[in-house]
Amino acid sequence: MRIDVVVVYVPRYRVGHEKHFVPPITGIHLAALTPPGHDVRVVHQQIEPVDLETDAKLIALSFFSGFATEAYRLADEFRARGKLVVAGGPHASYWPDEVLEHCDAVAVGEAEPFWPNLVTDASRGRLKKIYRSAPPSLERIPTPRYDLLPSSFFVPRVVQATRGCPFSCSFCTVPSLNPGFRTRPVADVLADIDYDDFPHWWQRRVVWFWDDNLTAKRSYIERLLREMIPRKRWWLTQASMDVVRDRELLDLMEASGCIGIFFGIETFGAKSLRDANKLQNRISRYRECVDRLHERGISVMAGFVCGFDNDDAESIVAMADQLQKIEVDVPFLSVLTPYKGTPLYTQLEDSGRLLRDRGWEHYNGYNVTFQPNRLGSAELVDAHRELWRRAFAPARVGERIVRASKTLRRGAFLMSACMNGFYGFKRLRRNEPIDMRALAGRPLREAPSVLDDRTDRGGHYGAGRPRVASQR
Ligand code: B12
Ligand code: SF4
Repeated sequence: MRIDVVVVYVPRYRVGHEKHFVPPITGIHLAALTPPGHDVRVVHQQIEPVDLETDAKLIALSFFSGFATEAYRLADEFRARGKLVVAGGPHASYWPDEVLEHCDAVAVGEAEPFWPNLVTDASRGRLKKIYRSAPPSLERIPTPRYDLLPSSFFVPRVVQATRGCPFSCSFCTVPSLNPGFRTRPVADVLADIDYDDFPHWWQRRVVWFWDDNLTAKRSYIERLLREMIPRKRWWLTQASMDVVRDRELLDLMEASGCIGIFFGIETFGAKSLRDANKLQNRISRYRECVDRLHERGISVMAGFVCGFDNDDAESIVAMADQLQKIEVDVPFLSVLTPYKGTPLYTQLEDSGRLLRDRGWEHYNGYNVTFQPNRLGSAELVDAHRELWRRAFAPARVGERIVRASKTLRRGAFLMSACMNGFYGFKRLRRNEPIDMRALAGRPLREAPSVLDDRTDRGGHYGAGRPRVASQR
């Protein structure tokens, strides 16, 4: 049977991405899990058009909440053409009933235990409506099908070594989506790291861990990193800030080729940090944490969130200076978004603060879907955009690149310069995050005042239908 795994995507910037940096791992992971005897293709809508006239029998859609509207449009189109459609991923796991209005089957949670059966059921025309399982052990997970990735991804070797995170931040679905903290056997992870069939030297060198919190379990990460030392890779991951307290681990990270750590710093407000339940962060120690990594030449990527109850426009815009002052190398700036499965979602729903007229496209991390406390929803979008413009203003980008050239090791400098260049270039050509308010329920491709023609270059960014309030 032919299967198309479609990783759904809708541009989040006015003119899309100029370069495609790192791929999702989900599509190539599902492809690797597919039992032999089936012909599987992976389509990244971020890069290539989705072929509605495909000869595949089974279409497997994977998507985040922000892309759900587009996923449903694709599902409807495929089903109208007689295809079997199954959907999974973080959105489908929390909204299975809604998914079943558009798809033949829905996958709830992690798919390793049931994906082979699901494929067999589909090939025999006996697809069940719901597939779900308890969080599985991560033993015997095969190497992702890197060979199926389009060549345009800059850093193609994405790896997952662990799932889950011991913390429970109020806005994060990880504790309920991937419960516990589970690790893959080190030998399996090394097999992914040893995969080398990439055309460019940096692609063979860089390993990007798409883990929730790779360093959470010291005995595991130490074993993995010791094995990585002779392999001379450059690696990056997400970790919690408490990692800097362990100097031995930092030494091991340096020795094994760590070039970048992503921290969820989130905010400079003490009350906001409490609201986020981010107990592992200490505002007074932000600078020190960054310094500890810089001493080892490792770059610090950091996420910041706008829209906590204590935030106002001034405090949001002020983050552009604050993050520069603590010497973050690459900032990632989001709007607080209540995803189902989080304490934040429950709290805003219970207090009637969810904006019911906002379609899923507003849940893309750059738009507002709830009534903020100290400013209007429109003001929150505006404040985020002002922060984005200031943080990626040429002078600040330039300052970060020059500083990185003096403090970071070679791989870290190159990666940090590329990422700053990526966002700095967007800022220069005003390729800002799309303000979904301007779409006012219209399909994406009918909004030329919001989206420049180039967004639709590939003709593959489908129209979104506004979700009706009753769906929630
Ligand atoms: C790596 C990652 C990223 C990476 C890569 C993104 C990407 N496109 O893959 C980066 C850093 C770019 C990123 C960005 C964002 N992310 Co992110 N990310 C993750 C993270 C940490 C791991 C995801 C992953 O790769 N897991 C490994 C793979 C193998 O697992 P998986 O995708 O979950 O798939 C498994 C199952 O879900 C299932 N499955 C998935 N799809 C399908 C399809 C079918 C048909 C079937 C049967 C099964 C199935 O089977 C798989 C195997 O078990 C998750 C947290 C998490 N634990 O899920 C957040 C997470 C997915 N991200 C999230 C968000 C919100 C974002 C952003 C919007 C953040 C922002 N403010 O900008 C952006 C969106 C960017 C974009 N272009 O899509 C949310 C999504 C919540 C939601 N309900 O949508 C999560 C869950 C974290 C959170 N805050 O709760 N992210
Ligand atoms: S530390 Fe990161 S992954 Fe863990 S719960 Fe908090 S936001 Fe989620």
